[in-house]
Amino acid sequence: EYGITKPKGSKVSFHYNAEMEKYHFGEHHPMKPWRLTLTKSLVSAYGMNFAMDNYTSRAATYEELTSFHTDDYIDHLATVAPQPQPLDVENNNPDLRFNLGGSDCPLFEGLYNYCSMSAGASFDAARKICSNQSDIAIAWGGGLHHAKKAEASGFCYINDIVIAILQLLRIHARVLYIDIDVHHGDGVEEAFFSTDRVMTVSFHKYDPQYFFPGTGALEDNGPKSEHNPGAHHAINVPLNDGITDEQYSKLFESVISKVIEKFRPGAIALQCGADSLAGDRLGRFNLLVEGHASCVEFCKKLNIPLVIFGGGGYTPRNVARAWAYETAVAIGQHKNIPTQIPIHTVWRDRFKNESLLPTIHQILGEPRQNRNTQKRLTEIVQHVTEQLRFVNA
Ligand code: V1P
Ligand code: CA
Ligand code: ZN
Repeated sequence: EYGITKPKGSKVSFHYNAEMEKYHFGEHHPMKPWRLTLTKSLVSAYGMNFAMDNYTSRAATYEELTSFHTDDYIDHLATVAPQPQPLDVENNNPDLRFNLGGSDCPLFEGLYNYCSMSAGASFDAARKICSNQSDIAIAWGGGLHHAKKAEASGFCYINDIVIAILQLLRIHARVLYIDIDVHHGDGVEEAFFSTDRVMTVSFHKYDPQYFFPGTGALEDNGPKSEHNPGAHHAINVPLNDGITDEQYSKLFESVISKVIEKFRPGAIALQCGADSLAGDRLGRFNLLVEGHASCVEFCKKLNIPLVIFGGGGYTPRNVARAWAYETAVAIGQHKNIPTQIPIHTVWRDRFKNESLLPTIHQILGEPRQNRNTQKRLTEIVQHVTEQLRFVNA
């Protein structure tokens, strides 16, 4: 429709299953799985699917889930009742042990299916990279970076990213993980804390007291012990409210280019949480779709096999705009698509006459005052450069 054809450049695959949209975390919960429907619908309305290999993803198997998580935890998730159990610490209520059933990680109908669908898409995306069938593989339903080996956290039950990276490690000696969600990618960082085969880099709002999860200080760079190969392989970029496109993309490029030069990864896993956009219900930054997408553009230009995951994102129309535009970046068509959102059944009612690339004044939600000084951003780059002196790949 918009002249999008099979590209000669990167081979891109899109991993999606419409089933994920039918799950609900609860009425007042910020995580809305139907933002994935909105994204997919926009991607289709622009005709982008013609330029990609489209896969209906499947649920991850028990073996795939337990490649990272404990059997105990997965067994419990699979059988858990949809209603929270009565609080009973003395009787060792397993829901409490696994951090399930609270307001962040509620137990809802079909929870296990939702989690295994998310992980299935990310697993398949990683496999397409391993088999060389894709240069870029996209799984917007994944990116659930807070989940731990035996614990749910921050809306995340299964860490699909860790599961995908474990697959990439079967083929690639070194994998770089990059996380542009507004929250610290603590689950992925922790999972690879003691290996030098994965370097993790998270950009996030950092406030140990008042912003979730409270970890990811500049000085936290992996185990302090010199004998642990994982030392210096965790990079954290803590930021304040209101960072702009210009500051963020410059910072991203200087940090990531230095990391690539020293670490020389064979594959990149990029978590694209859209809660770093301006106006996000939970976020604090002032990024526009262009600034957010410039990170994807930069990674694509490196010509290193790339898996792209979703993540957070709590103002659904902004999330769908960003992920649709980033899909266009992946297929190399972002400069060619019209910014006027196409007329489409789901979109016509939801978007009226909104642009795909709203300005800071047009984007849904209120922008924040910028509290990031140039001095601090320079300090951050300096610290990262010093950490990388210890890295020799
Ligand atoms: O702040 C907390 C916890 C709850 N308190 C005990 C501290 N939780 C946050 C969790 C944010 C998770 C982000 C996930 C992701 O990185 C990846 C998918 O984007 C939280 C917040 C908040 N404003 O930070 N939970 C909620 N809001 C919440 C609000 C309404 C209903 C349920 C949860
Ligand atoms: Ca992050
Ligand atoms: Zn987030």
